[in-house]
Amino acid sequence: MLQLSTPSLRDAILRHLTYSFGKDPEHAILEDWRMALSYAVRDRIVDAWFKATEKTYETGAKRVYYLSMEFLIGRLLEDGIVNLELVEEAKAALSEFDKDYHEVLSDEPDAALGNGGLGRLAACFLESLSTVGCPAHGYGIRYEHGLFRQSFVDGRQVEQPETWLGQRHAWEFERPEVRYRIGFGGHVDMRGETVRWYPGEEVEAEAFDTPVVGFRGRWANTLRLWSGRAIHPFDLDAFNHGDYARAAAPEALARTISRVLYPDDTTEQGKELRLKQEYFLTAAALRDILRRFNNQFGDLRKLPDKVAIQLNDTHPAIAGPELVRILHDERGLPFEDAMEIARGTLSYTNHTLMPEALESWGEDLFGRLLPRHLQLVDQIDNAHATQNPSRTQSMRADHQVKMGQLSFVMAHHVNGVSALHTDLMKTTVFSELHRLHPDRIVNETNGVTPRRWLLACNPALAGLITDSIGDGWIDDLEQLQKLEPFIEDSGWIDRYWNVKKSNKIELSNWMGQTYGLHTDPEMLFDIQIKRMHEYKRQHLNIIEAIAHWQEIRENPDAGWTPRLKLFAGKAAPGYFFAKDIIRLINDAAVVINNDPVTNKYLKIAFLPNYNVSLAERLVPAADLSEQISTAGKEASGTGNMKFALNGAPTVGTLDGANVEIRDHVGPENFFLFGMTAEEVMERRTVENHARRAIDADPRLASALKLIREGRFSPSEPDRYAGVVDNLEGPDFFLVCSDFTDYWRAQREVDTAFADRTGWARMAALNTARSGWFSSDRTIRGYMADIWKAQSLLP
Ligand code: 26V
Repeated sequence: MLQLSTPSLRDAILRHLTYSFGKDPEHAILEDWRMALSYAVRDRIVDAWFKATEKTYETGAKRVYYLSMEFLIGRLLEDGIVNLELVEEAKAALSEFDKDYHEVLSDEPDAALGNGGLGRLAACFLESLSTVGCPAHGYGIRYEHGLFRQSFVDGRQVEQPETWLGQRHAWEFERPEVRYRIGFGGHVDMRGETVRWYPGEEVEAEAFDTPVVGFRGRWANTLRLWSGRAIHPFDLDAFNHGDYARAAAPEALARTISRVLYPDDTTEQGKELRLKQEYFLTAAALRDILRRFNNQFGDLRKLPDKVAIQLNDTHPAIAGPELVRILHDERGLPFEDAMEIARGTLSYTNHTLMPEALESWGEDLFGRLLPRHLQLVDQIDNAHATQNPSRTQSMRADHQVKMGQLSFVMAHHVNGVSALHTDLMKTTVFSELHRLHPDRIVNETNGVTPRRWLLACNPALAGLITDSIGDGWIDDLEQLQKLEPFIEDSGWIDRYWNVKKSNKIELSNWMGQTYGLHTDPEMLFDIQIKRMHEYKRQHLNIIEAIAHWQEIRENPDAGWTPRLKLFAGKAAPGYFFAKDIIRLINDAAVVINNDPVTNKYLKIAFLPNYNVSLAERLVPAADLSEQISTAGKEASGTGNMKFALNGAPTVGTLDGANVEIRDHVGPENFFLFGMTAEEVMERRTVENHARRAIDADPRLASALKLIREGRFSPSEPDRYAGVVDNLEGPDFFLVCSDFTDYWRAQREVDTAFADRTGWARMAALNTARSGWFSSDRTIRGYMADIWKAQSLLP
C-alpha cells in the first residue's frame, strides 16, 4: 500500500487551503479554514480507513450492516480531531494563523439526518463500531434536507427547510461508479416455477461514503448514504411524442426520493413517498451487500456466516421479502432455503411500543409499489402460519401489511432497547410471537458514545477525570468507577463543582450573546431537551413550574432555591397538541420571567432549534435532568444517559433506561416519582382519574385554572382551552395523576441542591457510576448476542 509520511497538521492545513481551495491565509474566509482543517484531518482518517478495509478482506471476517433511515450525526470535524487525538495540535495550528478553534468548528453545518433518539443512537453506534474494531457499514439516505429548522414567532413554532448541503461539506466521497437501479410498480410475470418482477419505473441510487473513525484512529468504518438520480435524466422519446410531463417524470421521481427526511416520528401516516424511500434504501443496500459478499465468498448459503444485517426499527423491514426475492426469484434457491438464509442474516431492533408509531402499509399502496413483495409477504405469512398452527395473529390483517410482525418473523433475533422495554415487548405487542419463539427476543440496553458526550463536549470534566484516574476511561467507560474514592475528598469535590460551575458560566454567556437571555449561573440548571410529545410530558414540567411560581409569589421570602428551567425540542409539523405545549411554555416564560417578585427564584426559557450541537452545549451545564415520561412509554431514552454521565442527577419516572440508570447510580442519587408502568395501566381504567387528581391537589387545580383563564395568553384567553380540556378529561398520559408526586420530588431537589457539597457528591456519583451506559458496551452486546461478529483489533 502507498505509504506517505504525515505532514504536520499546520502544513497540511496550509497545503489544503492553497491547493484544494485556492486561497492564501490573507484572503481565506472562515469556511475555507474549516474546510482546510477538515481535509487535513480527513487525510489521516482515510489512512486508518484503508488499513481497516484491507484487514477485513484479509481475514475474511464477518461484516455487520446497520440499515437505518436516520443517522443523526451532527457535526463531524470535532469527532475526527478528538478521535485522532489532535485537539492540542489543531488549536496550536489555527492560532498560528490567528484563527479560533471553536469558531472554526462552529462553522460546520449540523447534519440533522434524523428525528431524534433512533437516529442519534445509529450515529453513536457507528462511532462505537469503529472504536471496538468491528467491521461494519452504516447504510442510509443522503437527504438533501434534514430535519427542519425551528424558530418561534410569538411563541409559536415555525419550520424552515434545513439545507446542510448549502455550505461545503468535507466528509463525503461521491462514488459515481457505485450505482444501482431500484424499481417500483410494474407487474409480476409467473411462468411455472420462475417468477419475475418487471418494475414500471426505475431510479438510480448513487453511493456517497463518509468514513467514521474510532477512538485513537485504530479502525474506521463506512457510512454509505444513497442519493436518488434519474437513469435517463430526460425521456427523449416521450418528449418527441409531445408528452412533456412523462418526459420529465423520471427526473422528478429520482430527485424527490432522497429530497427530504420525514419529520413526523409520532404518527405513522402511510405515505407513498415514505415507502419508496424505505425500499430505495433497503434495495440499494442489499444489492451492495450481496455484490461485496459475492466478490469475496460467492456461496450464498454462507451468507449468515459472513453477513449480519441489523434493521433499525421496521423502516427497512422490506429487507426480508427483498432478500427472499433476490435469493429465490433471481438466484433460483428454493423458497424455504431463501427464507432460512434471510432469517439467518437479519435481525430487528424495536424502538417504540406506541401503537400509532408502529408501521403498517395498506395493501393497495404496497401492492401497487411492490407487487412481488406483497405476494412474498403472503407466502412468508402462510409458511409461518403452517409452521405455527396455534398462531392467531396474521401480519396481513385488515388489508394491511404489519411491518413489526413481518420483521419479527424474518429475524433470528429481535431486541428491545432497555430492560423494561424488552419485558413490555414480550407481554404486549409481541406476546404471541414471543410465545411461539421464546428465544428470539433479547435486550440490548442503549448507550451513548463517551467520546462525543463527555470527552469532546465537556473538556473540563474530561480533564478532571483524566487527571484523577488516567485516560483509560475513554474507551473503557466503566473505569469511571475509579472516581468513587475521590468523591470522599472535599478538595476533589470542589474541583468537580468548579467544573460544573465553569460549564454553567459558559452556557450562560453563550445564551446571553445568542438570545439576549440573562441567566444567573448560581441557579439550579434544570433541563428538559427532547422531541415534543405528550408521553414525554413537557406539559407536566411547565405546569409544575407554574404551580411553583404561585407558591413563590405567595411567600417570596421563604428562601427558595433559585432555578433556571430550560426546554428545547421540535414538534412534528402536524402535531398540534405538541405545538400548543411549546407555545404554552413560551407564553408562561414571558409572564414568569417578568415577575419582579419571583424572577430571582424562577426563570424559564425555551431555546429554539434543538439539535445535536445544542445538546452538546446544554448537557455539560445541567444540574438536573428531566426524564418524566409516562411509565411504559419511553423505550429507553439516551439523553438520560448523557446527563447522568455529565453529572446531572435525574428527576424521573421508572421508565425506559431510567430504571437501569437508577440501579447503577443508586436510588439515593436519583429523584424518583410517579406511577410504575403497571400502575399506569391500572389507573387508566379508573373513571375520572384526572378529575380526582385535580380535586385532591389545590396546587394543580390552581395552575390549570390560571392556564384556562388566559393568565399566560391575555390577548387570547382561551388559547389553551384545548390543552386544559384534555388534561381534565381523558389525560391519557396521566399528567394529573403524577403531578403531586412530581411536585414533591421537585421540592426534594430544592432541598438537596441547597446543600452544595451534598449535591456535588451526588452529581459526581452519577458520573462515576454511569460507565455502563457507553455505546461500546451496547455494541459488544450486539456482537456477542446477535451478530456473532468479532473485533479485528489486535
Ligand atoms: C418513527 C416514525 C414513524 C413513521 C414515520 C417516520 C418515523 C420516524 C422515526 C420514528 C421513530 C420512533 C421511534 C424512536 O425514535 N424511538 C426512540 O428510540 C430511541 C433509541 O432506541 C429510544 O431511546 C427512545 O426512547 C425511543 O423513543
